[in-house]
Amino acid sequence: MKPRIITYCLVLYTLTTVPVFSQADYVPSASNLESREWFQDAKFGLFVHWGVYSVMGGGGDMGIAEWIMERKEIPVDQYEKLPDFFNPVAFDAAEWVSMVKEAGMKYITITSKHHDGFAMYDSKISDYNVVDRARYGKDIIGMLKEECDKQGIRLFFYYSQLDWHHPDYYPRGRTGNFTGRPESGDWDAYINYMNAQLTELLTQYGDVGGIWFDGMWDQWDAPWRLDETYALIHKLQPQTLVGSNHHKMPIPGEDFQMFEKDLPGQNSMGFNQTGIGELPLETCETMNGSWGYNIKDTKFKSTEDLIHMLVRAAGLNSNLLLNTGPMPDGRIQPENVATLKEMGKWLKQYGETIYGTRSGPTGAKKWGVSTWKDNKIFVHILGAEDPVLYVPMAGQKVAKAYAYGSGEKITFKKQSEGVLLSLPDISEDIIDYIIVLEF
Ligand code: H79
Repeated sequence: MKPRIITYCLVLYTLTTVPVFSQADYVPSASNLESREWFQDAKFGLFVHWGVYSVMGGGGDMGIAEWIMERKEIPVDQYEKLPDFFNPVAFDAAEWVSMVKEAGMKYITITSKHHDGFAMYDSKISDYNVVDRARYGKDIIGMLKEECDKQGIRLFFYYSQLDWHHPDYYPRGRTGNFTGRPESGDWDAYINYMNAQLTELLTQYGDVGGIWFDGMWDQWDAPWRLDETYALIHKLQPQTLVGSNHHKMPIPGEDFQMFEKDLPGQNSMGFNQTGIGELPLETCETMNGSWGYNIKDTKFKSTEDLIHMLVRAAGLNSNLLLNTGPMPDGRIQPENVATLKEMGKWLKQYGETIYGTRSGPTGAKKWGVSTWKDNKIFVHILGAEDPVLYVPMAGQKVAKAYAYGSGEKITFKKQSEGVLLSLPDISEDIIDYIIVLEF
C-alpha cells in the first residue's frame, strides 16, 4: 500500500475506535502529569506564526499579518494563489533550533494550521498543505520536528479550530464571511476533518509536546465535539498537553491554561476576564505587535521589557511563550534573533532563579515578583521605589540574605510573619536585581 492509503486507514481506524467519554471524567495519565511538571519547569518557549500569509508581509498595514485573508476580505480562490509564492529557500531548521537553545528556550509551538486553513505539514487528508501546494514542496513541520528531536527541544502544534478555507466550516461564526464560500456545508464533516488532521499530527511526527488550540471564540456555541477531540488526543498521545486559547476557564480535558498578550490576572486586551485555574499556565506575547510577519511593524519590545515579562510570568507561575513571525524566505527576523540572543545571555547568568521555580511568597508587586525553589526564595526587583521591601515567609526562618551573583550581604529585619529587606542603591542599568533568601 502507498503511504497515503496507509495513513487514511490509520486515521479512519483511530477515529472509529476512540470511545467518547465525557472529558469531565478525564484523569490525566502519569506521563501527562510528568509533562505538566516539565512544562512548569521549562518556563520559556518560542511561538512561531508561519504560513503562506508571510509572503504578503501584512500588506502594508500595521496589525495585519496572519489575519490578512479576513481583514482584506480575500476570497478563497485568490488566497489559494499564495502557496505558489511560498518558497522559503533560506529555511534552516537546525539554525532555528540552535537559536532557540541559545535563547534559553525549552520548547517551540508552531502553527500547524492557522485560521487560513493551510497546513504547514504533510497532510494526507487534504492537499491544501505545504508539500502538495507550496512551491517549496517540503514538510516544514517534519523538518523542524527532526531537528528539535536532535537538539532536545519539545515541539508543540498550534492548531486553529476556526477555518476560513474549508467549505464545511459552516455555519460560520464571526469571521470568514468574505471568502466566497457557499452558503452551505456539513459541520460534522468539518469536525471529522479536523480530528483526522490532528490524528496525522499525532501519528506522523513522534512525540508531540502539546496541542495549542485557537479559534473557538469564533463561535462559542457551535457543536465542537470537544469531548471527542480531546479524548482522541489523550488516546493517541497521553503525555501530550492540551490547551486552548478560548479566553475562558479551562474546559475538562485540557492540561494547561493560556493567556494571550496579558499575564495571568491582567486584562489589557479586554478578552482576558477569566480567572486563574489550577492547571499549569502560559502567557503568549509578540516581540513587536504582530504574530505573523509584518514588514512595517518595527515596534520591537526591548530586551529589558521582555526579560521583565519572563520574570513576571515566572513570578505568577506562568510560562512565557514569546512569538516570532518568520520572514517569507524562511529566516527569523534579524531583530528577533538579536533580542533572543540577549535574553539567552541573561538566562545563562540568572536562569537558576527562573527555571524549575514556582511563584514565591510575595505575589506580583509593582516593584517585581519572587520565585521559589528548594530552600531559596529569589526576590526579583525590577523597579523598586521604596528602600525597604517586605517578604512574607509563612513560618520559614530566613538564615541568609544576599544579592544573587555578587553575594553582597543584604540586611534584613525579622517580622512576625516575614522579613523586611533593606535594599542597597540599585543602578538603573540592572535589569533585575535579585536577592536570595535562604531558609
Ligand atoms: O494566532 C494569533 C492570532 O492570530 C489569534 N491568536 C493569536 C495567538 C488571534 N486572533 N484573534 N485574536 C487573536 C484576537 C481576538 C479577537 C477577538 Fe474577536 C475578539 C475574538 C473575539 C473577540 C473580533 C471579534 C475578532 C474576532 C471576533
